[in-house]
Amino acid sequence: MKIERVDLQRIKIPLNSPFETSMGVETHKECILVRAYHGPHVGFGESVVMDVPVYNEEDVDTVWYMLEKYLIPQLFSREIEHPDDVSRMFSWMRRNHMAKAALEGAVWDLYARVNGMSLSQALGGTRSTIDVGVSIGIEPTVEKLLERVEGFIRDGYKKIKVKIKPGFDVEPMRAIRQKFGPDVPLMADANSAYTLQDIDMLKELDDFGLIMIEQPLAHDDIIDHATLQRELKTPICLDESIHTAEDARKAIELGSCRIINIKVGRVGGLTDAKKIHDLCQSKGIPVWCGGMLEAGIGRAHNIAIASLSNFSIPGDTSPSHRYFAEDIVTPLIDFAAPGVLDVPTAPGIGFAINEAAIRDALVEHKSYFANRQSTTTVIPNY
Ligand code: OSB
Ligand code: MG
Repeated sequence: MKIERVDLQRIKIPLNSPFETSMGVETHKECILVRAYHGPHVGFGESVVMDVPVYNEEDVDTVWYMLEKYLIPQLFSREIEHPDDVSRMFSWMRRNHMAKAALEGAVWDLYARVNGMSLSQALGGTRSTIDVGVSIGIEPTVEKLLERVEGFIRDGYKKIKVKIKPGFDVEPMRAIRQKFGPDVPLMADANSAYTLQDIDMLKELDDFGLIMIEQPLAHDDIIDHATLQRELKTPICLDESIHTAEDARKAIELGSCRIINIKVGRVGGLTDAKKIHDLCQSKGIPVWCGGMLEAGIGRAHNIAIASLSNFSIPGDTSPSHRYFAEDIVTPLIDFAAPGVLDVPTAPGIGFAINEAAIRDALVEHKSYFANRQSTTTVIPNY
């Protein structure tokens, strides 16, 4: 399969409500959409990068730059037998995983469409539905948080994840348990806001029977997490610390976590997400699909990967309306039953593209053609 053309579109859409974490506040989703063309077929990808480099080292501009300067010219330079080739081809470049994943995702969708398969089927997914949870940002008060939790429980979400930060941790978790009881599937995500000096506070969280605590310590740490895991009953789930299957292997060997959050963008694409899924499965470590407030294309990719068998914990892949008034796919991604999404069976990502919504949200676009390459960039021959 030869990729003949790639389009990049930068879009910006407002979030229904601001999303606050220990890293900052998001009011809009800004991202890059990728289209990869082969004959009459088009595959779609979405970069899940944030507009400022607080979660990882990339931002929307660096993703565009890496795609334009290196990744698109390299993709044009040879035939692709299978989407797994793309991950190998890009492996010479260090990091920049969200840039790689955006283009690789478009190739996976294209490959699935060319072969008349759903993306889930192409990836080896076995589930026809997936259970989903919700990730709730830091609210201005505990009362506001309780109101939101109540609404999401009523909507049937299968996991309630609450963002915490120093000064907003034990009290809100205790309040949720007091109001809604011990049976609500509850977890906390700290986005690296603590250190081992906070160990006494983190141990207090053990009282609340959380399914897990996500990334309590530094974004680049697996050593201190292992120390902390030995002291905690609550399973630690790693998010920011895991970029590769090798990272996952080392974290599991060290005992730094008992669960891993797989985000396709963070790990460089679907091929690598699947690799981490398979490794975790062989080690008895359950995984779930994290989110980056994706628009519909990225969300559809998440649904497809979450259909693999070891994605046994509900993910952060909530329906479109949890985030946006309007989404870039149609129909909107929505519950088939409370807390449950169907895995599409139509070719590729299984959703149609809402071109009018993309036009409304468009900031910048550019097309690149394999036979009109202007670049002289020299890329190692992988
Ligand atoms: O840590 O999981 C995270 C959003 C942006 C950056 C990091 C994270 C998140 C979320 C939102 O938790 C998950 C979602 O609903 O998409
Ligand atoms: Mg997280």
